[in-house]
Amino acid sequence: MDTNNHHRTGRHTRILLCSVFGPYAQDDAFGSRAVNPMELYQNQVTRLQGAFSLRMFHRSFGLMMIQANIQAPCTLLDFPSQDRLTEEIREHDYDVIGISAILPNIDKVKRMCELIRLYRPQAQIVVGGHIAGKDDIRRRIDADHIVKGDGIRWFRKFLGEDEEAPIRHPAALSGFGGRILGIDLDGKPGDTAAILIPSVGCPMGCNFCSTSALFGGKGHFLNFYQTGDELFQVMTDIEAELQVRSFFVLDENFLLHRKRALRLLELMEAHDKDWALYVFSSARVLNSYTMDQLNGLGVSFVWMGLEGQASAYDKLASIDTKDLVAKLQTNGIRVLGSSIIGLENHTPEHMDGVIDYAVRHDTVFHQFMLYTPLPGTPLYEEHRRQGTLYDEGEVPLADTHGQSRFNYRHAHISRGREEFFLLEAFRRDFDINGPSLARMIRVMLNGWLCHKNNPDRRIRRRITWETAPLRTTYAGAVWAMRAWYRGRDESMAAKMDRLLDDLCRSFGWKTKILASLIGPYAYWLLKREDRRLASGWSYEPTCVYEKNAAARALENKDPVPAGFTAPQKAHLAPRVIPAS
Ligand code: B12
Ligand code: SF4
Repeated sequence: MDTNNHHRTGRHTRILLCSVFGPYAQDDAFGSRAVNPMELYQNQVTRLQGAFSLRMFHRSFGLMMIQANIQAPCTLLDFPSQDRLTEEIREHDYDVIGISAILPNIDKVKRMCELIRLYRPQAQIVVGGHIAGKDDIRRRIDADHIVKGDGIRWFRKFLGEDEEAPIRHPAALSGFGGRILGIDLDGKPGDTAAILIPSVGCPMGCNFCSTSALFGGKGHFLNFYQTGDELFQVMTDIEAELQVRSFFVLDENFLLHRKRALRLLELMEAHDKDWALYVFSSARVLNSYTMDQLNGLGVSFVWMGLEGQASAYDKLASIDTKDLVAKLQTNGIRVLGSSIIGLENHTPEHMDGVIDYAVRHDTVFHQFMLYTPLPGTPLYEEHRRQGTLYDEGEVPLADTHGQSRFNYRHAHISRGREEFFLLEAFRRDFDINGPSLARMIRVMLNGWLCHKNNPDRRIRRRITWETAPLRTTYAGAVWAMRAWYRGRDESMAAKMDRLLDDLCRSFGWKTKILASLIGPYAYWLLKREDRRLASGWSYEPTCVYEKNAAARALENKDPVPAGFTAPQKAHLAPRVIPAS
């Protein structure tokens, strides 16, 4: 961590925090790539699912956490264009400008530093986030400080504020601009989960994991909230402010902190909370909880590393991940499985088997990523020692995003073949298992059937509210998917038919009627979305502009530009970029 001296104006320092500029989902000279949109699902999970793909954006949570935890006037500019950034720094006086970035966006950071030096030359530039893991970063960009690790503590120290003060959690939704089958998902309050960030880093220290590496690697992590009591209080506050009942827990291995998780369970029981939790967890940790504990905690979505058959990771040792996934999904817990393409032992001859193994898990969602050594990780060091890393002339950093190219010479897979295997994995998962939306509906129905009579009133209530859309909109969506597959893929159409039958049998004639009313409209939207995507439409996040209390107090001198709103409860529709 950079420990440079405190800034001279302390808590009066005017700070701008900024994410890298867009547009993102198109090829450009600053490292944007059409295959690397600022989206989670479309980028790396439902990439080949076309109009069935879940489209959604996520705020830059690291910056939000920093802004919420400093007293100095602080403005946050998320997803600006280059012009919007230029306007902001030209027209507003800032003492410190912080940029958050990951490695593929290095050229954007370089450009942002140039713009800041040009328009706001007296401002100090601070760069943080995963890009800080790059060893020669100081040479590559013109910044005053590079911060590796937690930015909250760094800023507090820099500004002369109390480093030990409790961490304030921002009240924010986990995603915005949601869209599927061409239908906008941003609905009423409570429809989207809130974000909850209990910790950063992960002590498991898998060799390729840059999240773990950034916060100290094996054995290290940083808890923002140590105890279940603290976490419960944060969740109660967020629940009241955003009227949410679900939380996307952005903690790489939430359940690993067992004492904290079980205390949270006690408090949820004592206070009769029927919350749903969407968590990341390694398989072994997940397996160490009973199903009653998981249900009691409201765990209804799990992101789990499957990595690959016979991979040597501790977190998978002696676990049959197929059994585990089946058990979870029978209980209504949606699994996002994550598989790696290009592990050391992968050869072209057995890639078929590797993909098959992944696809047979039939998880609701499946992320496929290329095995990519990122600076700071043990895997990167190993390749560096062996001299197998490509130089940037061969593979630019902008392409080192895990969805296109290896940045090193693979022992068995020849250069350029990796993308074929990656796409084959996405394609096969989609062709065989069908749209993730249908899989999700099936698993939610499992949850309803399994737990509608659960003796625990809290669990019954959660299952009832979570599965409510199965009776209406989701039934309509299955109707539309069935119509889509008729004449294209009869076995998939039959699968949708069975799903719709099961929904109607479970929820009765009202659902049957609603499916046939909503379905045709959803089918029309689905076809329209398919045409739009085929003609080259893509989606970009809207720019968000937020000031903390101290910055708002300066507002009279420094007005908010017209057209930008505080985002917390605003409708954040995506920007649609039609093909030109
Ligand atoms: C949310 C997320 C996203 C969101 C991004 C949302 C956004 N607005 O940026 C989405 C889903 C769009 C996304 C996409 C991608 N992501 Co991503 N993503 C994450 C994830 C899961 C969480 C990040 C987060 O919010 N953490 C919680 C906050 C609190 O922690 P933090 O961001 O680390 O911030 C702390 C510090 O880093 C520091 N800090 C952060 N910013 C700053 C700034 C300053 C000035 C300072 C001083 C400090 C500081 O202080 C913060 C508080 O402690 C991480 C994995 C992880 N758990 O970190 C991967 C991760 C960041 N993503 C990664 C990658 C590779 C990608 C993609 C390229 C992958 C892909 N092919 O899809 C794309 C890139 C898209 C693009 N065009 O840029 C890698 C980055 C690797 C690297 N070394 O650069 C990570 C680490 C995952 C991984 N292990 O591979 N991602
Ligand atoms: S378990 Fe997951 S988050 Fe933890 S180090 Fe391994 S890959 Fe990273």
